[in-house]
Amino acid sequence: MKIGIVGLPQVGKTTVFRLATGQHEPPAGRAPLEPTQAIAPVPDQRLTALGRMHPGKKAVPATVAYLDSPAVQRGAGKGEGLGSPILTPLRQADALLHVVRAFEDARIPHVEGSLDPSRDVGLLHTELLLADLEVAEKRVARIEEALRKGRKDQNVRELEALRRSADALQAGRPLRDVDFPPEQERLLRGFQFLTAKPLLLLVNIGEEDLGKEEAILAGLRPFAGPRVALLAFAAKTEAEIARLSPEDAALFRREMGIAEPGAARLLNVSYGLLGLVTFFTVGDQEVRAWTFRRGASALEAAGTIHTDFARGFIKAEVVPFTALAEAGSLPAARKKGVLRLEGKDYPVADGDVITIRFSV
Ligand SMILES: Nc1nc2c(ncn2[C@@H]2O[C@H](COP(=O)(O)OP(=O)(O)OP(=O)(O)O)[C@@H](O)[C@H]2O)c(=O)[nH]1
Ligand SMILES: [Mg+2]
Repeated sequence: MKIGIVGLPQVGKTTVFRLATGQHEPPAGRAPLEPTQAIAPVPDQRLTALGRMHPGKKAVPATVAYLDSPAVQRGAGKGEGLGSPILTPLRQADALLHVVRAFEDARIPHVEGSLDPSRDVGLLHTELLLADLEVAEKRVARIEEALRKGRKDQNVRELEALRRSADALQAGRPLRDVDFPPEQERLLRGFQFLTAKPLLLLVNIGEEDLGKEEAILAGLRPFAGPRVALLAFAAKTEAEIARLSPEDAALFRREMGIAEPGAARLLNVSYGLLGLVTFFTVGDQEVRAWTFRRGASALEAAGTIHTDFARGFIKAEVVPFTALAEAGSLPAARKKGVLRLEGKDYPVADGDVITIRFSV
């Protein structure tokens, strides 16, 4: 999973990136307009417990990649200024994380001259809509040109899907809100439209506003939806706390009423937004966590682990993590009869510990 961080200048994008990835130094030799990417392990207490259950095996966490981009400015969507070099790398992301400034700080001037989260969300929406519109219109023009030279059915269908996209974008609708039939959706996937991606609006609040998250988010509720999540976050404070020892960090969080570390909250919301779950495997050398689409089948899970597992798939041996933890070990769980044999269509559930039986 890859999450692309976007936002206006000086809103806390890099602060969030560092908090999420633990990476504090920009890589040497990076060009100023290139995004920084870092991979972060997904902390999971269940994996830690599985590791303890299997001393001698390495615990390998699932990972998430974060992309920190330079600031988006007005006009970026039309390719003005530094528009395209900033927006194009974000097209590879599975989701966008828009950092919205809500903290007051007279020393850090706001690019729009005042603090107004709703305006900023709208502003960024517009730039992303325009960037997608440009991609759609360019392609429409090219297909129309091709059609003038000779008709191809594939082109006609693509043109239809793109015209629908362009109409929606022109009307100010992000593509994630448009219900495309599966065939059109497939045709459009390759364009990696920015407004088709799930969006996490991360409102960066000041420390003094901890406890007032609900009131601050209220103004942004109209933007939320099935594929747009809202989260308030004191990024700078979270980053400062994350540098403390675990004991001190826990103490500070309690004092400030922060129930869960910021980086973990960010991950939970991202998993929910993207419909992801975690399953586990216990191999010869390692116990491992895997990120997976909710509702995907045991056969697809097997393919994620190893193509041979999918090709020679016989059965999946499944035990929910909680049942395994209760039994204490896989052999004990097997003895207790809490291990189930499932076929290739079994929908993998969050927390499943899976052993694939396969033939070579
Ligand atoms: N007071 C306050 N300052 C913050 C907060 N979050 C970030 N900052 C400060 O705002 C400045 C910009 O933060 P960055 O994380 O670099 O912001 P950015 O969006 O990456 O900035 P650009 O990449 O230059 O567009 C830094 O001085 C941060 O310390 C906050 O919650 N409160
Ligand atoms: Mg930055």
